[in-house]
This record gives sequence, structure tokens and C-alpha cells, in this order.
Amino acid sequence: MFDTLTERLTQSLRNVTGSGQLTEDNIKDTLREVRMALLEADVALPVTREFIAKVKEEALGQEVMTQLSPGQAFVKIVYDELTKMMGEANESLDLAAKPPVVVLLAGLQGAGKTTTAAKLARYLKERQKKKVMTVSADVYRPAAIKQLETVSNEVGAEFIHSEATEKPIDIVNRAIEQAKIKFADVLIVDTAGRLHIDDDMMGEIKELHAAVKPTETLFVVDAMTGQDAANTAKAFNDALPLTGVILTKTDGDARGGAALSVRAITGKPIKFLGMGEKLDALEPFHPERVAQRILGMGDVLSLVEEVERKIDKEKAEKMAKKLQKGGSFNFEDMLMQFEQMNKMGGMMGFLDKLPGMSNAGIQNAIEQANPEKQIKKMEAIIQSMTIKERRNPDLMNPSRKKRIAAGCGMDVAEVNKLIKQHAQMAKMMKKFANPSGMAKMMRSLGGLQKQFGGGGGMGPLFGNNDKK
Ligand SMILES: Nc1nc2c(ncn2[C@@H]2O[C@H](COP(=O)(O)OP(=O)(O)OP(=O)(O)O)[C@@H](O)[C@H]2O)c(=O)[nH]1
Ligand SMILES: [Mg+2]
Repeated sequence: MFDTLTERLTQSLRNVTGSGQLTEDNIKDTLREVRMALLEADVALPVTREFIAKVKEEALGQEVMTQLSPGQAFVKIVYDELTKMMGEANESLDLAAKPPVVVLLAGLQGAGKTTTAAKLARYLKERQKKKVMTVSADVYRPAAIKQLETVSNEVGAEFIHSEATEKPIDIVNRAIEQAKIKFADVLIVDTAGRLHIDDDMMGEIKELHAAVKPTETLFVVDAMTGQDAANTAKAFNDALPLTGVILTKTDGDARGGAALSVRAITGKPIKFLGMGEKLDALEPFHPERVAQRILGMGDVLSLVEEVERKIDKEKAEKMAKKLQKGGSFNFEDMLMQFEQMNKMGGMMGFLDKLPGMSNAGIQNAIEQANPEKQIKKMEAIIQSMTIKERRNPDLMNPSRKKRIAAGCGMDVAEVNKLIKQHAQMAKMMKKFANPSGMAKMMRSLGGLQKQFGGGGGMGPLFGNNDKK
């Protein structure tokens, strides 16, 4: 996928990499080339227009970043906007609902629904350790039911029999009962394909949807149809709210217009990509990875990474230097720590990288405490402070606290809690502000594990005393 787009984009981006300063004039040609490249990839016109407008706005409104050349900054902007266009981050299936979680697959004829049903079953079984059952409500095409049985057997998903003489609704209701009895986690429902999105198809699937109330309603669509894929998904979504889209046959699609258009046109996330006929050829959709792929794995990507590393490193070094010189750890620094943590994939991603922290019990405890939410709250409080306050924690007094609390819609008690947490972090930072600090920091983080064992929650910073 994206071969031609990649080639064209890298070429045009290389041109801007050399230039002096980003101005309306010198990005004009490159923007035109990027626009052509997107249209050739069969990205829908309105999506392309909006993309170009945003890149232009960002490029011209760029704050001067000393660590970036204008060309680097431009590439970074294109990368960020590409990622945003596809939805920022991977959205997975909602498997938290009461089992059996029903996943309804819909789509046009030959889109790949039946194949995808088996692929998804395999994926959930192997990667998420779920007990998955499948059922076919396709009573129209001869052998459709048999086809699902065959592929289900191949992936080791339990197939629930149905007959072409039954009504789709009856089949599905019966299947749900069976899935309950057998304690299945997930029930995947394959449906009949139609030639077009017509009233018959919508009527039947609406009826099914109403009767079954699936947790996930996924539209399966052939990527090779380009921007049409996005348009059919939209037509479907207008009649019946989708929870996501699965793009199939991306292995045969050199252009990539569907992947780039679906999110912008439907507002719904692409959740998976089908990448081949084999039943293991299904991958979760990660916008940032796809953006990386589009920009090529070569020089452009490493450039983007280097830029991000530079920005982070510069900030981290500045803080370390300040602390070493006896400066204090202020709210601004605290905010930056949170940002860095988010970049590492949040608290969970961060802990995953630490030795000894992969234990399921610990992970559960952390998930319960919901550190992501706590961090968001703390970030909001700091953002509600003035710059002066962020740099001078000593300024805090009752009236300031009251104003800050009002500014972020929280209680003064929450602000007090943040201040306490800040003081604790500042103390810790002081200890680590010497060359061997990082090693010590790691060891002390390792020590958190013990705190969990004792049931004491995650220390002062991530106490779970106010989970909602
Ligand atoms: N190359 C490739 N082929 C795929 C992919 N997904 C499905 N196919 C093929 O597409 C064809 C149709 O797939 P099905 O799963 O039968 O499609 P369907 O939507 O169930 O079709 P109907 O039930 O007739 O509406 C089959 O030959 C599949 O092997 C994919 O990701 N890549
Ligand atoms: Mg089918």
C-alpha cells in the first residue's frame, strides 16, 4: 500500500528540506505536489483540500524552533497532519462489555466479511486470549454458511450452525443464547453482502442490529475501491451508527486513498487492516505507523524521529541542568514530565518497559487506579495556573488556589493534592539530580512493585483514593 504516494511525497518533501525559511512562496510548489500526490492516491478531494489547508496554516504559523531546520519542521508537520487525518491513535474493539460481546460485520458483496470474521476470531483468540464463537446470518448465498464453518474451523473458533431456511434474526438470537451457555467472550456475526447499499440491505441489517444490540458494528470494505470505500462507509453509517471500519485487501492496493479518507469522511475509526488472503493477515490499524509508512521508512522517517528526540532531549537536559545547579523542580517541569510519560505510551507503556513490572496483578492494580485519568487531572490543574505560578510554586496561597480550582473546574482539595504531589516529586528530583540519578530512579521505580504487593497503592503520585 502507498507505494506511489510514498515515492511522490518523499520526493517533494526533499525539495523543501534544503530551503531557508518557510514562507508562503517557497512552500507553494511543495504543497501543490503534495496535493497532487494525495489526489493520485485517490484521497477524496475535500479531505485533500483540508489537509493542504492545515499543513499550510501550521507551516506558516510555525514558532521558530531552534533545533529544527525549516525543511525538517515541514516534514514533521506533514507527518503530524497525516496521522491526525487517520485518527491519531489505534482504536481497539470494545471488549469490556458484558460477554458475549457481539461483533456484527456488514459490507458489500465480496468485501471480505467472511474471511475477516475468521481473521478476527483468530486475532482475538491468540492475541487477547478470548473464547470466540462465530455464526453466519447469510442465508442468501449458497454455501455462505459452509464457508464460514470452514474458515472458523481453520482458526479454532467455535462455529454455531445455522440453516439457510432460518431467519437471520432467529439465527443470531439463538447464537447469543448458545454463546452465553458456553461462556464465550465474543460472538462474531457474519452477514450477507449486497451489491449496493440499498433499502433491502439496510432494512435487514437495521432489524438485526435492533434485535442484537451489538457492541461493535463494523463495516468491512475493500481498500481497492479507494475513496469510494469511504463513501459507502459513510452511506452505511448515516443509516446505522458504525463503531468502526475494517479495510480489506490493502495488500493489493498500491494507492491508499481509502485508508486516508475513511476517518475524515465518516468520522469513524479504521480498526483493522486486512492484508492478505491468509487468515493471519489482519493487523490493528495504527495511524502513526501508517503515516510513517507513507513517508517511507528511509530518511524522512528517521528525520521525524530525530526531530522528536531532539526536542525531548533538549527539554530533559535543560531541566536536569537546572536541578543540578540547585534550581527547584517547578510545576512547569512537572507538566513536562507528564508529557514525556504520555509520549512513552502513558503510565502503562512506561511500566511495561521496566523490568519486573509485567506482572498481571500489578498491571491490574494500576489500571484500576487509572493513572492516565489522574495525570490528565493534574495536567489540567497546572494548565490553569499562570506562567508565574508554574515557575514559582512558593507563590501558592488560598486565593490563588481558589482561582486555579475554578479555572479547571475542580475543588481546592484537588489543587492541594497536586501541590502535595509536586512537593514529593520535587524532593525525589533533588535526590536524583546527579550523574547516577537515573540509575537510582529506576531502582526506586522497581521498588514500587513492593508497594503494590502490600496493597498500598502506587505511592503518593498515583493513589487510587478518588477513582470514579
Ligand atoms: N488479497 C486479499 N484478499 C482478501 C482479503 N480479504 C478477503 N479477501 C478475498 O476476497 C474474497 C471475498 O472474501 P469473502 O470473505 O468471501 O467476502 P464476503 O464479504 O464474505 O463476500 P459475500 O459473502 O459474498 O458478500 C475471497 O477470495 C477472499 O480470499 C485481503 O485482505 N486480501
Ligand atoms: Mg461472506
